[in-house]
Amino acid sequence: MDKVFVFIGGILGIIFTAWFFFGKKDEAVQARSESPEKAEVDILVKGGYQPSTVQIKKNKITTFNFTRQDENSCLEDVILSEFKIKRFLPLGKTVSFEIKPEKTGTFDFSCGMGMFHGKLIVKD
Ligand SMILES: [Cu+2]
Repeated sequence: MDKVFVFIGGILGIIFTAWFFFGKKDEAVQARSESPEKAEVDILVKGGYQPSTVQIKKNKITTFNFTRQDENSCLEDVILSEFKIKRFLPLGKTVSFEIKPEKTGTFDFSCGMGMFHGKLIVKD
C-alpha cells in the first residue's frame, strides 16, 4: 500500500514540476481591453517580468504600466527595441507608455543588459 502512495506522489511531483517549468511560462496574458481602440497591461518587474508573455492586438493602442519592485539594478531599464522604447524604471514607481503595433508577430522586451526577457505577441 505504501508503495502505491509513493508512486502516486512521484507522478504528481513530475506533473507539478512539468507544469511549473513549462506550462506556466508559455501562458500569454492578454491586455485588458479598455475600448475598441485601447488596451492596457500591467507588468510587475520582480525577479523578471510578471507576466513575461503578453498578447496584444495589432493597431490597438496599448498602454504598458511597468512597476519595478526589484532592487536589482539590472532591471532598471526596460527596452522594446522593435518599438524604439527605452524607459528607466525607478524602484516602486509605475512607468507607463503606449505602443501601437502595426504588424503582427512576436517581439522581445528585455532589461538594459538583455539578461531578463519578456515576449510581446501581436495578433490580428
Ligand atoms: Cu539586466
